[in-house]
Amino acid sequence: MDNLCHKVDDLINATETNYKVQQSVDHKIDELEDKICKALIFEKFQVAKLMIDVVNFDMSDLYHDRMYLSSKKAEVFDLKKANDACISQDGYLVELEDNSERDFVLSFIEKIGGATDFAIGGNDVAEEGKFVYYHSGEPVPQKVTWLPGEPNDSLQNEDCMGFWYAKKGLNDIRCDRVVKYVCEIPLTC
Ligand SMILES: [Ca+2]
Ligand SMILES: [Ca+2]
Ligand SMILES: [Ca+2]
Repeated sequence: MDNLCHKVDDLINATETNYKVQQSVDHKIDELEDKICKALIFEKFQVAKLMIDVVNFDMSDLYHDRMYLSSKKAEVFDLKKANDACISQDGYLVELEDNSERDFVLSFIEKIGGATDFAIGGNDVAEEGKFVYYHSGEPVPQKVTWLPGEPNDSLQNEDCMGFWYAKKGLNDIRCDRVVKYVCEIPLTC
């Protein structure tokens, strides 16, 4: 009986050891996958830098798995036309997920300047007060914060969204304002 108990104990110990080894192997694989993914994104970034239309866009550094482009010429904004131009660069008008992305894009456009406003994909064209992103149709997250007092739908005529350069933050603007616009280019692995 003792003998049998020992064997059962040994078996349990062996199973636990196997489980721990498996966990450690899984963890190493995850780490490796992560490293490969990061290297791949960096490669894609190098390729993208060569492919971008540099006549019409300024480009940002790499931010996680994406980069941003700002149109070079300030002109009358047109949501569809601007998003189409972003699509031609394998992207879409910026869709901010959180304030960390907001701050990155803000620091990017601060270096560029040359416009009062930098438009992104948010708009409340379909339903006043309900801001959604043009490309995905997803709502602008509540955790993305606007400038104090914005969006204010000034003169009941502000249905687009952009960075107010002088005030360093997000504001709702007229959809036909003269702006530069900003594209987001995903570089997923
Ligand atoms: Ca985004
Ligand atoms: Ca509005
Ligand atoms: Ca406003």
